[in-house]
Amino acid sequence: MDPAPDPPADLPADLPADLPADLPADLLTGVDHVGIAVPDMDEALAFYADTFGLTCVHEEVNENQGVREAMLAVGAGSTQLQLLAPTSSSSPLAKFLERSGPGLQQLAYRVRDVEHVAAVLRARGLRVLYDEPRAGTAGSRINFVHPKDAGGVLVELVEPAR
Ligand code: KFV
Repeated sequence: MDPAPDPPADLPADLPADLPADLPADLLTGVDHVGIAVPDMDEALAFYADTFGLTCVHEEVNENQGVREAMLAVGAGSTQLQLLAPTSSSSPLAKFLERSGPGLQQLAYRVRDVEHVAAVLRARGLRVLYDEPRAGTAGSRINFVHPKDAGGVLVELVEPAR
């Protein structure tokens, strides 16, 4: 059997041993959703329906994240719009709204294995927020990259439910 190929030269030496050599092309598999902070969910749902004709395809409350969320389908694409409203004053969304007002809060990439991608990004020196993935929309497993390590964008990693 051929020996394993050398890792690309620009990767740090302390990457997990089982990383495929063709990174980063395989790291992110799509844009899962774009998250928008809204102060009032019902108002926002009405605005997006009446203005852009976007319909809500899924709604839930994530108590752990302190958010009420609604996923809106955009045409036949697989990237959805996620409206996020805080359910408590300690929610990250409440802090974001207070500081920045309504608007783009996060960009969420779909991944096949959230632990693996988190390990790669940590090894590249980025702050990944949670030690272990947490529960996300519709049974997904999620983690986040700190916006200060990602060009000012809060990056969410989403491993969809199987
Ligand atoms: N985008 C860009 N910059 C941001 C930011 C954001 N969303 N949030 C904070 N910042 C900047 C902020 O402007 C400030 O910069 C600095 O980060 C610290 O802000 O240059 P500046 O002015 O110093 P703080 O102090 O307001 O925020 P902090 O308490 O540090 O919290 C930031 C962060 C990213 C650690 C926190 O928001 C967080 O833990 N976020 C991850 C969890 C989250 O956002 N949950 C809600 C979505 S739940 C979800 O999406 C789900 C369930 N799902 O499945 O999709």
